[in-house]
Amino acid sequence: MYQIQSRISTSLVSTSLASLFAFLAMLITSTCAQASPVISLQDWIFNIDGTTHEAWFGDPLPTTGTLLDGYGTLSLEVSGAGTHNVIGYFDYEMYESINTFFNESGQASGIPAIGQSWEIDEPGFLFGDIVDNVFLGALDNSNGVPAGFEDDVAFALGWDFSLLDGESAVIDFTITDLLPTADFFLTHTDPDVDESFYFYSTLDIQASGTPAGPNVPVSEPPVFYLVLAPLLILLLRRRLCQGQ
Ligand SMILES: [Ca+2]
Ligand SMILES: [Ca+2]
Ligand SMILES: [Ca+2]
Repeated sequence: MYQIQSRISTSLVSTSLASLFAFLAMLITSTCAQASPVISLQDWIFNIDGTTHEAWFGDPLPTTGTLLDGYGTLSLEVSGAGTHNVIGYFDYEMYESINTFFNESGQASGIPAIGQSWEIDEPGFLFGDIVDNVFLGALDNSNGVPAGFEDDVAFALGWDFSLLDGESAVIDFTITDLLPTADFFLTHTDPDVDESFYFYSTLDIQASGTPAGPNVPVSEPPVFYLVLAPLLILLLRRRLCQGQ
């Protein structure tokens, strides 16, 4: 009887501990989960080899992908041998309904890749030249709205690159609230709410017909199965025949 009661007690303790750990895990997860900064996209521009597309003029996005609540990745593909110039520009506001759109700053972090250009600036209503530079296809690699000089922030990232015959380039533009692991990225901050989000871009040049994504190695049958297995089968068959 004592053993049965002991087992029941142990089982109850285990169940209670499991429930307790599950509750604590849920509590920790719910405590750690933070909402993304509230952002709104005022305007975007893409300059692809001199052809511009802008939300302000009602143009459709020349990219694939979508932005959800302002966040996500937009991609475009460029092909054709020769030199290319691609720029993606975004004018976001942070918590505009709470503290306006001109209390914000930007920052560049890391080292740009070869051929990569960038710019953070006021979008041109007051003093910024970023929109002019986007249309020119030549970003100025400078920050016109650093911390301490808050205003209306817009930012852009660009690529200058060359393709050989048969090559194509896939360029991603990503807006995220997660600190990027990319070598170079831009940050947009609203200091009054002490929150930030990030913008980075990648360039992937592929040979014609190269499938996107990591190459999956094709497994080949080991030498054993190709050479040794038939020999073993022959030997086994001979042994069986001799035994008859
Ligand atoms: Ca703001
Ligand atoms: Ca500028
Ligand atoms: Ca802005």
